[in-house]
Amino acid sequence: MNKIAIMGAMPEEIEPIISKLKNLKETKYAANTYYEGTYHGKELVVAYSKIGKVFATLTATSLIEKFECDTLLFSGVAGAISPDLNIGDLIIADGLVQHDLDITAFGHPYGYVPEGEVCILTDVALRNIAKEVAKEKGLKLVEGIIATGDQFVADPERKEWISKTFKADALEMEGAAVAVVCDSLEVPFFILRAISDSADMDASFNFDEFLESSAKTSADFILSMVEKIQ
Ligand code: 4EH
Repeated sequence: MNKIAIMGAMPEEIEPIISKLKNLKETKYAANTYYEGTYHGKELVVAYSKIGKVFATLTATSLIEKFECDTLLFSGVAGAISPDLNIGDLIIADGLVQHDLDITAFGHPYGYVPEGEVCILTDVALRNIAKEVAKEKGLKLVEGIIATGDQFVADPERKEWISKTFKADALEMEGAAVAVVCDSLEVPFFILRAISDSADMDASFNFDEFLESSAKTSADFILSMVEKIQ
């Protein structure tokens, strides 16, 4: 069949995608709205989860198990850690970690629970498609580790801790949850984020100013990738 899931966390992150779908059909499921439609002849199912790891887990699982998607692409915004990343720049995750997962009291590393992994890698073929798109469009595309946790980081100390503990380049609140779901269900997945802020003292101010434009940058890139999948 081949149905592609496109997921965001906030309405702003998926609206630029929904507005380009043909044959749009809305379905309510598990207290959320799922948008099924076609783009360049490909079947898509699009949804925003709401913020954080728990809602992201529910939505990713629903996209796969209820809507039968066999590839999942996440589009959204992130806070920058790497000094290479400026507002509006794109980053793809090679791997995702949960920066707020802590059973270090039992001697385990940060981000690890038994039978899990600290870092979950994304699909290499999808990453390569992203690199092709970036090359064709002459866009800068950074690759790195994205750290996820249930907190909006607006604190240089917390940011520095996440940077040194996980070698992370950007942070957000959903990616690693999507990674756990897709890895467990063996669905190839991809996480793209455009920078909205730098997770510092100006973060909430910058976020409000750049959410919409950065979300659109990410969404437009994802749609270019959809044209190239298979
Ligand atoms: O879905 C959440 C949004 C912020 S919370 C995670 N998203 C945006 C990525 C992100 C992020 N995450 C953690 C961008 N910058 C981040 C940062 N720390 N500095 C939110 C935002 N607006 C209203 C309500 N909640």
